[in-house]
Amino acid sequence: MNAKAEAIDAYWMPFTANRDFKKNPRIISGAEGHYYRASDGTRLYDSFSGLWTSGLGHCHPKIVEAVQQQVATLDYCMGFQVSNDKAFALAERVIGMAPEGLNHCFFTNSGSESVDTALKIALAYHRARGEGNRTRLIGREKGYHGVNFGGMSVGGILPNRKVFSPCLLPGVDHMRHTMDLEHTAFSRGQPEWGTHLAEDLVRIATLHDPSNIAAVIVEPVVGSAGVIPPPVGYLERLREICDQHGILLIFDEVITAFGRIGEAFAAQRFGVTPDLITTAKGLTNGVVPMGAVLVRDHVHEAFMHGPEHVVELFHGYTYSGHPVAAAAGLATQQVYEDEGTFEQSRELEKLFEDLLHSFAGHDKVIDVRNFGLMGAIELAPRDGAPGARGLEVHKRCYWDEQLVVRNGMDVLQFSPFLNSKPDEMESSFEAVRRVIDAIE
Ligand code: PXG
Ligand code: PLP
Repeated sequence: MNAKAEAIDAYWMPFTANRDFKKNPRIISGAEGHYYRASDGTRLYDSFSGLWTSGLGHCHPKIVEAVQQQVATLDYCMGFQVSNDKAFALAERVIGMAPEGLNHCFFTNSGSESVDTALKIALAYHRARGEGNRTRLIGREKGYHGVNFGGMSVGGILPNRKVFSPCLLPGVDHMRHTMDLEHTAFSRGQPEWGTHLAEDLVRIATLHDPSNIAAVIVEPVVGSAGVIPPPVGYLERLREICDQHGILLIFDEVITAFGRIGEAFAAQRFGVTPDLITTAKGLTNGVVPMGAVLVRDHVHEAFMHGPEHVVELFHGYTYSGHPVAAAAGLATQQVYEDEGTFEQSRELEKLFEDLLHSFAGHDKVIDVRNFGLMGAIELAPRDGAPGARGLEVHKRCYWDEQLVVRNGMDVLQFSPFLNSKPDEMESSFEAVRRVIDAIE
């Protein structure tokens, strides 16, 4: 450990068991391609592509160069009333890849900000059309939509909400999630079971009267709560119900966008077009923080009325469209195109699925789930200590196998590089197996 004890203590880490971590810190100080370098010099394979962020690998030379050039050319520029060339170029580039009709792009700095932005656009849209009564928002159990107040309110992960429960947005309902091990365990890709759960939207809309519902937000494939692919026909049915009742459909694609499931957007993979798409992570390959909300024409158009000197949407961040982030985004999108990254991602799916499902039947494994290059192995929890086994696998992989594996409680999550080498992917799962075999 090289970092001084005071520094270790000063940094309050996000979503981390701080006291446990600080007994034996895992500190990374470099990276190249598919490997991290720890501060003690150890080389570690990254099985999580950053945090679902860095599908192209770390320190991609084309992105590094673009960022270096940009920071020396235009470091920052006011984003309100004036803007910069790179922000416009990136907006054009991103909508060029989006499903038809999503022709407008609002920049943020993270997934959480993208979600809160999308919710605000949805509320303001209905009000602009004279339907200000449409204020109710619908999320789903197990949904992760970031940590800001809007996203937390529509989110459905209990520990993230519990402490803040009295202060969440009013007027929010949650559909049931679609995972039920009795029916869905060890499904490869989309489960056949669970399509009927889309009818929860009808039930909730009917309870409150559909004319009061503003929007529904879902992750097309649930990520953070442990990779839950949508049941066959489920997203299609949500779209149908939303159309019937004038409800906006928001896809939270912070993880699924930009090649993670073999297309630019999950909307394209599933053939279901939402009204808004939230993104972040792969937009810039994680190199500079940035998010974007893509907005369908009819939603955007509703704002473009009234006197032209008046701001249409009272919303924005100091760093919306930041030139250095936008330059990273442009370079990232160029590399995706030049290297055929989304196709590479598709080609790796079969191997990834087979490797994951080779854990089916293991006595400590109760489920395996996958879609695209998103995968999860769910371990049986230890009696009275849920999460302990998952955390031990994470730590043993790190220290014994030089492998970074993400665990959410007892669910091991995998987000391989979109350009993974097959032999490295295979070795990483061999290492995981050795660890699962070795522990209690
Ligand atoms: N929506 C979705 C679908 C996400 O996956 C966010 C919003 C929030 O993005 P920011 O950039 O504000 O973190 C996310 C983020 C995990 C994990 O272990 C996933 C996320 C964050 C933290 C942990 O899977 N995704
Ligand atoms: N707090 C204060 C006092 C501010 O002045 C601002 C922005 O000007 C913010 C919060 C919001 O910061 P950001 O625009 O980076 O989200």
